[in-house]
Amino acid sequence: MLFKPDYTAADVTPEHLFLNRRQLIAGAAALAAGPALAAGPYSTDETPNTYEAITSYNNYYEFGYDKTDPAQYAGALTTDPWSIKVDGLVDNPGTYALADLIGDMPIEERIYRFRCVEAWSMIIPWQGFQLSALLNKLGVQAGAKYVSFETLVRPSEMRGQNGGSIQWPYREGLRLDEAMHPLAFMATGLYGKPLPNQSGAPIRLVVPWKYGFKSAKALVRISLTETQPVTTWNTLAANEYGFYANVNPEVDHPRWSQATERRVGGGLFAGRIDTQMFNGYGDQVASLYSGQDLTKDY
Ligand SMILES: Nc1nc2c(c(=O)[nH]1)N[C@H]1C(S)=C(S)[C@@H](COP(=O)(O)O)O[C@H]1N2
Ligand SMILES: [Mo]
Repeated sequence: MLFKPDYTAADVTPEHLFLNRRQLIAGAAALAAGPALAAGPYSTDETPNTYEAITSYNNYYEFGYDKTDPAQYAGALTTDPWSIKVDGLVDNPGTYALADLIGDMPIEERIYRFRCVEAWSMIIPWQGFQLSALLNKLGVQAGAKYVSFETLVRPSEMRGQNGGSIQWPYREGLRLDEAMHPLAFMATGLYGKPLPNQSGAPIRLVVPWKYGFKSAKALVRISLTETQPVTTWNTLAANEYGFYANVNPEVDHPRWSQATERRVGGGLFAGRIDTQMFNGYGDQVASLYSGQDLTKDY
């Protein structure tokens, strides 16, 4: 199966579910465990999509191919207890209970743009912590050049894993300098609530300057490697999905343009908006790729 371009506009923001920024931050502070949250320097001040939109229009092939399948079927997934295996070139390898691994991470809010390779986008208020904080705690060894991520395999609860053309687990990866960048985030919450299952509970990656497929959900393994990890979409169609997958309006997908996108919830008559280089995070991340030809390293 392959991604399809997104050219429909069937989702209008339900006005009664709209939260303004003030309510959002107050709500997040009240509901999330730990210290009060504030939007930091890494957050956009664009209006977030509604909780309803963010949790009803998803890609999560472990539960099916339709955008509504994750909301319908991901409730079947048991997310507690949860453990994560850490291996490879790391000082503290092991299989950790989730709370033991991340219980001491400083939780903060990040309101990020999110841009799917299918050319739809949202604004999402995540809670979580910088991936770099976890990697520093684990102790990255000299020689590690990449981080790979794997999603849970549990066909008894993930109905989409009983067929289809994806070889499970869903795999993603980052170069180590990308993973250590302050924008690279591990999300455990959304709108001040624990991450819902369809959004990747109990913990997922969020890499806002890359296409959404890099942001793997329901992580059970993190490996530090010397060689570039094998990744799911690159394996399925290498000419369509590169390892880097940086949002780039100048490099079209072979089957559709990446110059513009549809902001989900923008309204039936809203026009498409221009896609920004690195999804608008170029000031922060462009230097990671100096000297690289991004038409080749797409
Ligand atoms: N395990 C897993 N992670 C995944 C996917 C998936 O199918 N399985 N889909 C990816 C894609 S294509 C996108 S666009 C985002 C969607 O995240 P969202 O549903 O929270 O918006 O999740 C990414 N992470
Ligand atoms: Mo996507």
